[in-house]
Amino acid sequence: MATIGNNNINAKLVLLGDMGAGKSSLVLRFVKGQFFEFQESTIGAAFFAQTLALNDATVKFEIWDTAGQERYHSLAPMYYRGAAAAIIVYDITSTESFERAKKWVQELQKQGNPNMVTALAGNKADLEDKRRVTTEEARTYAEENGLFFMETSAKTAINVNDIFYEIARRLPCAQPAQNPTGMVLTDRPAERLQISSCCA
Ligand SMILES: Nc1nc2c(ncn2[C@@H]2O[C@H](COP(=O)(O)OP(=O)(O)OP(=O)(O)O)[C@@H](O)[C@H]2O)c(=O)[nH]1
Ligand SMILES: [Mg+2]
Repeated sequence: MATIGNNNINAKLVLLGDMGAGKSSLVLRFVKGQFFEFQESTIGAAFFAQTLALNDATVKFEIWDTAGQERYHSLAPMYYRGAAAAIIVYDITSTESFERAKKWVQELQKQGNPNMVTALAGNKADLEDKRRVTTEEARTYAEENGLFFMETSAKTAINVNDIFYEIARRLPCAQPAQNPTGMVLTDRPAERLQISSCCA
């Protein structure tokens, strides 16, 4: 749930998706600006935090990066329960991972918080020549299911900050400002993102 105090929003965010889709890589790119060609498969789940600083408010994401291997599936509710936001990740080169993403969407629709801000991320967008899931197919699916959709690449960093920014913008307490003057990612001041102040 997104909680607020002194114009600070704490938002629990969970990443779900098939093994190898790139969940950990997206988080590492967002939190540390790093990418590894041989990223180890997650065991159980991993926790990260990243704060987006606003002019008069901050969004602190408490990020749970879950393990995609099927044997960890039963742990997932611990991480998505009470979450303000979810990113469901698939790999654009794998139709199987897209089908798995749809299963996560169904599970969240049944079990999750109905106000959860949910994003669908088609990751590995740099691998265009190996693409198996068209942008159009995923966009249509996202629209039909009330998700917002972006294709991302943890490798090239395309749309990675953007997807977290868009989530922050859509959190119930982060309304668009009349005259947004910018938001700075704390670690990377060069990357200015615009976001409003919180409703507190
Ligand atoms: N080319 C490319 N490779 C990527 C991208 N994102 C992740 N990878 C690679 O894909 C593999 C799997 O990435 P992970 O981030 O471990 O995937 P995951 O979803 O966390 O997997 P689990 O922890 O097993 O659930 C790694 O070898 C990454 O280097 C991307 O955007 N482009
Ligand atoms: Mg992982």
